[in-house]
Amino acid sequence: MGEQIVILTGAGISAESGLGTFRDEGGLWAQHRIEDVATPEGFERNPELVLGFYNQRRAEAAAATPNAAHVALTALEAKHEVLIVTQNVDGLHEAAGAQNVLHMHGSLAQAMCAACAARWEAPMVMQVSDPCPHCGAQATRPDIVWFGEIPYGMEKIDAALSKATLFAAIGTSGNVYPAAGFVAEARRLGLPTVEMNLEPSAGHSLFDDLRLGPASETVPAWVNELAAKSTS
Ligand code: BJW
Repeated sequence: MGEQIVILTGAGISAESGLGTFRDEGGLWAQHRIEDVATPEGFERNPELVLGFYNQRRAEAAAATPNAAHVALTALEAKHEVLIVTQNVDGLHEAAGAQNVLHMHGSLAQAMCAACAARWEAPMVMQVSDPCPHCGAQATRPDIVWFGEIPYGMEKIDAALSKATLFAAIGTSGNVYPAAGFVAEARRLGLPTVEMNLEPSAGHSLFDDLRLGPASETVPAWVNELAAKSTS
């Protein structure tokens, strides 16, 4: 095996697959109030609005296909030990064939019961009246990590970072914690760090290497460089 790589991805990697980012001009947070659609309190106030927001995004994600950046990351798994930690709730890394993906902010493909915490495959259209298949409560929600909730897989991410030899962040603005703090942790551990983004992220100065441009170009180029290094 070559490098042990932890790769953090954000909405920017799926932008060229036609899925909207959050904080770019005209992004999702320009169209929806965060506190209405991405907090447990917003869901309690108006579950119909929140389910509608995620039903629409589930339909968009189902119609999207992986782009060259997702495909290039999958190819890395042949030669390196890779953990893709994605903040994205779409399934485009898996659709590109990636095997080792951790959805730290949950997934549109999963539903969850707010009463008993059971999880199951989400239907394309979730409705407030849907009963939980396990306890029967009409409290079903998307299995998404909202503000104030604890992201998934933190222990696994910490363990992967502690044995990694390289950290990369792709298409994330570096505004949302704990993901935004991974680069500082990687530096503390002495790892080389690389950012690929259309524009520098909030934490860009913490990266050793900043590669600007669309992910569909920067990511395949970076993957090719790694492949050339590991064969030389
Ligand atoms: C391209 C491109 C192209 C475009 N090619 N690039 C005060 C200080 C610090 C922290 C806090 C604080 N107050 C509260 C907090 C904590 C809070 C937080 O971080 N708030 C900040 C806003 C300050 N965080 C939380 O509440 C989290 N939980 C938590 O902290 O629990 C405590 C705990 C943690 C750990 C252990 C124990 C306890 C939960 C965060 C949940 C985030 N949820 C969301 C919505 C749900 C998912 C969904 O609906 O999809 O997740 S918010 C939203 O932001 C979404 C994203 O995953 C997340 C990150 O966004 P991302 O991916 O970076 O997208 P954008 O739009 O911001 O950036 C796109 C980037 O792409 C840009 O840089 C572009 O340039 C680039 N780009 N096109 C390459 N073609």
